[in-house]
Parts: sequence; C-alpha cells; structure tokens
Amino acid sequence: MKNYSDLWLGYKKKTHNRDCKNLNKISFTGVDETDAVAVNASEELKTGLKTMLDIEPEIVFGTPGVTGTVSNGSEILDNEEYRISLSDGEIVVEAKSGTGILYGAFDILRTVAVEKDVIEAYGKGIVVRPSNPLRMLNHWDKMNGDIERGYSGESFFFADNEIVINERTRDYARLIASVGINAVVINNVNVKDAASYMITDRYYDKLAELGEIFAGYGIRLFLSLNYASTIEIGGLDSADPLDEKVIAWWRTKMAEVFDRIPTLGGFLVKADSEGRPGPFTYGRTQADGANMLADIVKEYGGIIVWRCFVYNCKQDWRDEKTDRAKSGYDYFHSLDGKFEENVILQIKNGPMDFQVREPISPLFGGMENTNQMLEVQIAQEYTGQQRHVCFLIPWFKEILAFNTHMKEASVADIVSGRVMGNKNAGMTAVCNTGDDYNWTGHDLAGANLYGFGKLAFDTSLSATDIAANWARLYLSQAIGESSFAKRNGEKIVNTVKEILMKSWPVYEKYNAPLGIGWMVVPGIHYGPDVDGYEYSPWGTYHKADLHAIGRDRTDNGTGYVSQYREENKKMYENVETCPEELLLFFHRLPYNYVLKNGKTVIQHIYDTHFEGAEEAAKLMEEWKSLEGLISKDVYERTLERFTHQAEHSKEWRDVINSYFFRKTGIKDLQGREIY
Ligand code: GCV
Repeated sequence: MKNYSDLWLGYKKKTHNRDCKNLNKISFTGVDETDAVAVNASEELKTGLKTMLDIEPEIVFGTPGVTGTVSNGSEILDNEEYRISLSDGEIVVEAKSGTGILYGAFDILRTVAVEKDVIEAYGKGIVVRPSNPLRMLNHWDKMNGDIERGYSGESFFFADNEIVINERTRDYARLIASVGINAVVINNVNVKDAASYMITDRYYDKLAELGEIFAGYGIRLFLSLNYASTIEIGGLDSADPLDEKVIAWWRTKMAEVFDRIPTLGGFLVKADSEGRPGPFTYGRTQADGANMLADIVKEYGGIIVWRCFVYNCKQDWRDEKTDRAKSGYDYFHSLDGKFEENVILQIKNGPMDFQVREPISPLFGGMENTNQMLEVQIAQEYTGQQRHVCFLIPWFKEILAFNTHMKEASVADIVSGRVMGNKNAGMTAVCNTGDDYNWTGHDLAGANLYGFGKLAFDTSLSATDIAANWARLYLSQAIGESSFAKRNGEKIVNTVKEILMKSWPVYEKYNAPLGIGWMVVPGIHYGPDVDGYEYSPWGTYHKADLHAIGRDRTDNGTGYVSQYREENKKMYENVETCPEELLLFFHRLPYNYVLKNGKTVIQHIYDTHFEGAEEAAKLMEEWKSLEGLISKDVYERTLERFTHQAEHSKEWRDVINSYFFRKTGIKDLQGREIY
C-alpha cells in the first residue's frame, strides 16, 4: 500500500458502456522505443487503460523525426506539441518529441477518466501546444526535510541532509508531467548549510539519478544556487562577479556540475534579498551577477533564473519615503536589455509578496528586451496555509490578463514569449506539496497544484473549467468504482467547483481590506495581527490612525505609481478609477470615504468581515452536503479543515473589526457585535 494518494491519476475502473474499440491500438509517430519519455507514455497508457477499461492497447512506435509536419499537413509541430487523431479506428498521437507524445498520452487518459467519448474528443483531430515555454515548480524544501512555508508535511526530496529517491519521486514526476510541468527546482531559494554543497561530489550521483527520472517525464531538474558558493564552499574570499578568480572558480565548478548531472537545466538564484548574498556587496549590479553565471553555463545549455525579489528588509518604519513596493523595479528596470540570452528574470506577481490581493508588478511591461517569468505561489503562505480553502486560479487568471500597456501586451503575452519572440520565458509557482498522504495538506489545495500546471500549459483555460475538471478527475479516484452518473457525479463536481470558485473572494473578505495586505502574525504569517508588521523593518505598512488608512503611492506620496506605463499610472493614481480592491494600496483615505456602492471605507471593512466569516461557514455547509457521496477519508479530512476555517475566519473578523472600531470609534451601521 502506498502511503500517499494518486490524486488525479487515480485511474479507477469505469463502468460506463461506451464503445472503446478505438483504444485497442495507439500509434505514436515521431519517436521510437529508444525514447525514454515515449516509453513512459506507453507504460502510462497501458496501466491507465488496463485499470480503467480493462483494455491492453497495442502501442506502435513510429520513426523518430518523421513528424515535423502533422499528418494532415496543416501544422508544424514544435517540440512539446502533440496532435491526436483517429485513423482507421485507431488513435494516432503525433509529436516531434517524447514529451509531446507523453502529453498526448495523458490527454487520452484524461478523456477516458472523465468518461468522454473518444470519437467526440479526437474525431476531428486536435493539435495542442503549450502557451508557455517554461512551466516550472519551485520547491522551498530544505535538506533537513523541513519545507519553508510548507503546509503539507515534510519534504519528499530530502531527509537528514540526504536526497531521497523512491517510488513517490517517480509518481511526483508523473503527476506534474500529466499537467504539463516541464521544470522543477527541488531546493529552497534560501540556499544555506548542506544545500550549499549540492554542487559538490557529496550529492552528484543522487542528483544525476533524480534528473534522469525527471527527464523521463519531460521535466528538467533545476537547483537553487548559493550566490556566494565561491566563499562558502570554494575557499575564496570573494563572490565579486567581475573578479577573475571568482569567474575561474565557477568555470571549473560548472564544467564539473554539468558533467556529473547531465540532465540539469540550470539554476535559480535569490541574491541580495532577505540575507542572501549577492553582487551588491561588491558594488555590482544584478545583471553583473546573473550574466557572469549565464555566460559560463551557456555552453551546457544551462539557464540562469534570477529572481527580482530584491529589497531591503531592514528598513526604518519611520521613513515615509522608502517604499518596498518600488524596489524590484528600481533595481531591474534600468538593466532592461542587459541580460544574457539565457538569463530569465523571475518576477513575483505583485511588488510585495504573494498577498491575497496586490497590483501586478510594474516590471511586467517595464522591460521590453528581457526574458521574464511570472512567479506565483500555490503554497498558501498568506492565503490560509492550506488550512483555509483558497483556490488561486481565478487570481492567476486576472494576473495573466492584466494589460501592461507595453505594446498592449498582457502579462500572459509577455511571459509566453509571444511579445519578444523569446523562448526563455514562462510561469513558475512556489509549490504546495509535502509528504502528507494527500500531498497538499488540504485536499482542495490539490486543485491549485493541478490548476497551476494546466493554466501554465494553456493560459486560455477558464478557472471554472479547471476547477470542474480537477474535481471530476480527483473525485473519480476518491469515490471508487461505479459510473459517474450513478454516484451523483454532477452534484459532486458542481458543489466542489462552486466551493473552489467562491473561496478566494471569501478569503479576501475576511483578510486585510482593500489591497493593503499583511496584517498577519509576523514570522508565521498565519492569523490576524493588524499591527504585526507595522513597526517592523520589513516595509509593509498600512499606516492606520484614527482618521485614515492606506499608503499614498501616487506622485504626492511614494511615487510608486509612476513605475507603470502611462495608462496604468493614470488608472491607479486617480482614486475614482483605481480598482476598489486596491484602493488602500495606492491611496491613503479617510474612513468615511465613500465607495462606489455607497458604503464608507469603515462600513466596507465591517461588512466584508462579517460576510467573509458567514460565507466561510456556508462553504463548510456546502461541503457537508457531500457526506456519503464521496470517499469518507477525503470527506472527513476536509471537513476538519473547514471546521477550522469557519472558526478562524471569525477570529479574523473580530480582530480586524475590533481594531478599526477601537481606532476610529465609528459604529457599525448594523449594530453587530464588535469588541
Ligand atoms: C523563501 C517571503 C517568504 C520567505 C521566502 C521569500 C522568498 O518573504 O516569507 O519565506 O523565502 O518570500 O520568496 O524568497
């Protein structure tokens, strides 16, 4: 018995009576049996079809390289693309690479798993291509087995400073490949202690083995790198990127690393941030640091993913002018066009840090000649830590759709490489997995893992469809045998979809109001503490007094707003056109400022917090309506989380409302209990 769930790859027996003869023979074109990824695709199909339909398909491999143009001559396939069609009653999967074939295989398995008709699905032929070149996960796993901001157990990559490889490793690769992930960073961006030695003989063999497993599923292994490795493990006294000794050390080191871990895709670097070393120590720019490494790894096909989360975390809270929100842009904008071709700047979605609501980072649209990758967080650090349900895909959809007004491009246009014609671009998520049975602590948090992969692969998918499909795939394994219709499939899927789609707005309601963010217990970032970060060095201030709240980020204030293109600047700086959900991020307003719905800011705070807690309780009731319909384990595990959320949302409600009532003395118009 595995001690972990198969999640959406549950492959339960299907009892519908669809005609499945088309699945008896499946042809792969463009690859032969020497392609490890295609072989894994074939194994996956065999296992899945046997379990679900009791079919043992004949898999016929084609000739490598034959498929550049698909059989109907209409499309040229790129490396990870695939086409599925029906020909003489058999399924043909065409691709240029094993990875394309693998994605095609998972497509077929999903079709069967959700009980869709194969002829309907593939009769006319489909061509599927990923929206983003890189679709990555960042694990913040530490080598001692802890996970920074991990809410679902311990690491399954590391224990006691050793790398762990077991059955779960392969199943993890299968799971994430099935939703189109093609790159994984296994270790925390804060590279310290044993992790600094990842690029030494101590770990090479294991990393090579791990890289090989991943490569078998079209996934490239990446490592987070300690920028000051020359000092920490190299015995030099400097990490100056322009110092010849430093460069020479890296040259030798990288030759060794890529020789010992041949499948390595490259490195992720957090420099000059939150205590991590970087080029600033030597008076150099972020480009100097990134380019030095990129230049060296180029000959091995390596990529340097360089994070833009660079800011001063030792700020004086008394200082009105410094604004943390400005720092990413301040440090990187002027370097546009100065990065090597194999450097990708990894930019968090907002200028602060994964709050429940933030404006989009002005770096998107601020750089026209630099590879960019969007970083989001599915680990719910600030969004309920996988104890509260918070389905983040609707939020990610908004982020991707944001018009940067750089050539009228959306964030999705930029990070897909469509605007600049670059291939080193994409999306990454700070991952939410651990060694818990269900991988993500909260069963419903699995929808964020599944959803991120699906969205990064196809940014045109709707959040609702992603939610529904996840519910359908996951619950079909959670429920067990018998047909979907018989076990109230539609009710289950609709209920879960509704819960998921409501969850982010509900969470936002009882959280910090109107985009101001933070108000969490420092350090752990869980639970309400309105002034927790107010007089701290982290640069995250709401500035509430008895008259007003919010940060003036217009040109009269910190000037952050000027980092946007003119259209967006205008929208944000005008209190009338600033989206209300971000009002306090951009403006300092009196509590009696009247919002578009006629409510004052203070009444809005009271109302949303009462509503949020009520709605959280309703989500639990909706979940309860599934009792007896879904697996008992999933039902009970999740009910426990909902019970906590319902209580904890009241805590949020009461702490926030009481804080503002005490600060302002303004009564709730509805006379509800505030303490
Ligand atoms: C990995 C936030 C988190 C840190 C995290 C950091 C980052 O500050 O609280 O735990 O460090 O972001 O993204 O590097």
